[in-house]
Amino acid sequence: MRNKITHSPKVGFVLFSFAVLISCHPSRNEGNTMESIIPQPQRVASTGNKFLITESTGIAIEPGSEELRSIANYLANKLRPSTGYNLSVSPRANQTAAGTILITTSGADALLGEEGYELTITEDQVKLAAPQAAGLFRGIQTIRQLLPPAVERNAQQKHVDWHLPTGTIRDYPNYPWRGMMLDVSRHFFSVEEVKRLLDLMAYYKLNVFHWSLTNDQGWRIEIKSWPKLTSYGGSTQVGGGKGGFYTQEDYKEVVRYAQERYITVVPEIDMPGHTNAALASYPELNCSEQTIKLNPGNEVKRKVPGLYTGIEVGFSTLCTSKEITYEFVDDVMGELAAMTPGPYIHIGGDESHATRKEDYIPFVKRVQEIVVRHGKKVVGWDEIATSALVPDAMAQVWADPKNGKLAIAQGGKVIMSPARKAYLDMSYDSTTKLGLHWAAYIEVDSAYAWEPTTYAQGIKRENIYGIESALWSETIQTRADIDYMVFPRLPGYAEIGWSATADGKPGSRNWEEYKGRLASHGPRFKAMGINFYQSKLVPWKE
Ligand code: TNX
Repeated sequence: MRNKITHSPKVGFVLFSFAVLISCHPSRNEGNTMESIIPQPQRVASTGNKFLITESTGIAIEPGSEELRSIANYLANKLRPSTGYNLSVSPRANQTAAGTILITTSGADALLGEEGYELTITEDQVKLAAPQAAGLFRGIQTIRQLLPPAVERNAQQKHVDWHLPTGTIRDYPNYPWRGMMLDVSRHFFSVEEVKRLLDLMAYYKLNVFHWSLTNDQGWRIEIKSWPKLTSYGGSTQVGGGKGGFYTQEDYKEVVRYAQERYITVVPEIDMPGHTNAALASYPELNCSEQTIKLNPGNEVKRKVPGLYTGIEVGFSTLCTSKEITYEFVDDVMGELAAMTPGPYIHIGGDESHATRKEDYIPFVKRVQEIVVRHGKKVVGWDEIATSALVPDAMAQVWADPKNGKLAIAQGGKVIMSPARKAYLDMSYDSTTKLGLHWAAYIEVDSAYAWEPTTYAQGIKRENIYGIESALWSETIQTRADIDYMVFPRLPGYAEIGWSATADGKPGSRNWEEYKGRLASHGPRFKAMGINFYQSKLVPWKE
């Protein structure tokens, strides 16, 4: 995959002098090679020299683009706290000046696609080129990873040489959908906590934030036409804590923040099951008296359920035979679509054990039509494929690949999120204090060493739109908890989504090679203040 270009004697001399120079004063410059990027780029050729960032390094962009300016500012802002440099961003017609980091779309290879980029680093200049702005943003994440880990610290670092290794990288993603899901219903997380997660996703080039906004335990998104959903339905969470919700302004702020990072927000309203919070808020959404089965031997008969703070699943259902249910869905989808610039809305559809199959199938069909009428495409958990799918609907395979195949047979694509491999709420092993383990224990190697294209028979490369990992939050309460379950597994999922396997064939993802790269990200996690799980399987670097 990579050809290491050997350098000329002259270059060798420069390198030698440089080494002498930096050995004269204490410096920390560990970790910055082209060999430890995650996700692994498609092509890397290093040339063994260095480009040094100093306070006089300029960031140059082609004139006339606000979008390029904000991408360049993002880089300058990332570098400012740790380097202490206030790098200037200037539109410059002369794009060859020495000592600059040039960020440009002009002349970039269109074949790199929407998110691809090319990075060329010489001793004199850094050139980041991409046909689209999103590619430039992805390329900036590569630049960050090429700098010493200390660049991620929040306070100024003295005695660090801020150099980049020279060479070229040509890079683009394998799948168009590289997602992560966060469940904010079982435990609520603030806008600030969500933004931090978006920052960490961006660092690993993920591009979809699947926001699971409603469930039995809480309704977390303000719907102005049905205000009790949040005022009452959002007022608690697992364990009985105070819950919370996002106002529509909060939601828009997260969407904006995600957009700045070229991440699409995909909101989920889970239906017809997982709806206890809505059913408790609006009695009219219930059928008449229901038996509410929390677990065997614990059954209650009541007309309107109370708020629920346990962690059982599969006991609630919207009343699919009432017209008011569809008015409700229409209002919710209308308000949600109006503040969601991304093309997708996720309709859930999982584990509707309290809905009869003959009710589930027409319900899912009708809900899809409502979503389409509001101008959005449908995503749902794999069970929705037991219904007729609208064109472009995608099924997210979490439990049953047979449902994925039903979606494919209807002309749809799938997103691979098999619980046994991609569930971030699964404990690492039996000693992990957080998490569940109904699907599997998922150690870091197991999370990485699987291949979406061979995971299930009959689901092939051309059927797969992408991959997504999911953090359900029954046991997750704090930012530190999120960190611990997400890291260090997330970079592995990011790589499965972005990087083709070494020989371009499925099944050859190499844990032994990967764990060395992951180890070198340990100091980066620390610099970012991430409370990560220090798996013994990884030879962490100090
Ligand atoms: C299954 S995955 C669920 C979630 C739970 C999760 C816990 C899926 C579509 N449904 O409601 O939170 O297991 O691991």
